[in-house]
Amino acid sequence: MIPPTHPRYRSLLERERVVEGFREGYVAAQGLIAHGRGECFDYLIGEETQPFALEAIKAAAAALLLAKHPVISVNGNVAALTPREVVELAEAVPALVEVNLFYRTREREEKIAEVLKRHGARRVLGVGEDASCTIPELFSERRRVSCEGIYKADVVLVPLEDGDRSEALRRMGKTVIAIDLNPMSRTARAASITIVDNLTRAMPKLVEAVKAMKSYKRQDLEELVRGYDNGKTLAAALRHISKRLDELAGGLDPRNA
Ligand code: PTJ
Repeated sequence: MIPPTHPRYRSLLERERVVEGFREGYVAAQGLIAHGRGECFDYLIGEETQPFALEAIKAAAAALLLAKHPVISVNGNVAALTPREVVELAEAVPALVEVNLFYRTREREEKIAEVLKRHGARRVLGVGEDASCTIPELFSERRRVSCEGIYKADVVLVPLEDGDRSEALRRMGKTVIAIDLNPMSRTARAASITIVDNLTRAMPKLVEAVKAMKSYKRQDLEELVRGYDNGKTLAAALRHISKRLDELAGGLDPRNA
């Protein structure tokens, strides 16, 4: 039992949720390592949603609302951390939900679909034979996708993605929205819009943004997407980390006393 007064309460609870997903058999062992890497970058960012992430969230909401065929891709970590928000977002846009795994097994696919359904999802694509279309030039198990879902999508939200697939989806002409705490990752650089923030903070904010922007004129949404520059976001994230580290170092340096 983690006491709520613990300074790292939220982070420890999230860690427990990923471990529980692993014990239940739907989070990959590698997902535990990926989560630790995320925690480290979250520490560097300051464990708060920063302005560059808010800007990306707005652009992502606009792209999802403008899409003809938006799809939310779900893996083990996403199912463990934000299943309710995935369903809320899918309803709000509206968008389709698809299970897509790097370490693919039928058992994990089914368990993840079950978790999503328990949280209210009506339809989950990408399970078993449903994933019968192929993303060209991609060699991981992630290449197999639903013909009705990711294959056909014009906008794909891919939280915690791998770089290869982000690049392959971009080559297919799709708009790729990633959520990744590491602004240097290949996914972050390959995506059209990268939200450099923790999934657990970004997803609720993305749901809110979609709901708030539903009444916007199409032209205003298009303007938001056109005016967005992902390189600027990633540069702002790196500068933020660098400034933060500099300030922290300054506070410890006895020459500044
Ligand atoms: O469930 P599967 O089989 O599809 O596998 C999922 C993982 C996550 C294991 C797989 O996609 C993988 O190996 O991912 P990577 O290449 O380790 O990348 C994970 C990225 O997500 C890293 O850049 C982490 O910093 C980032 N990350 C981890 N946790 C979070 C996060 N970003 C946002 N929010 C998090 N909570």
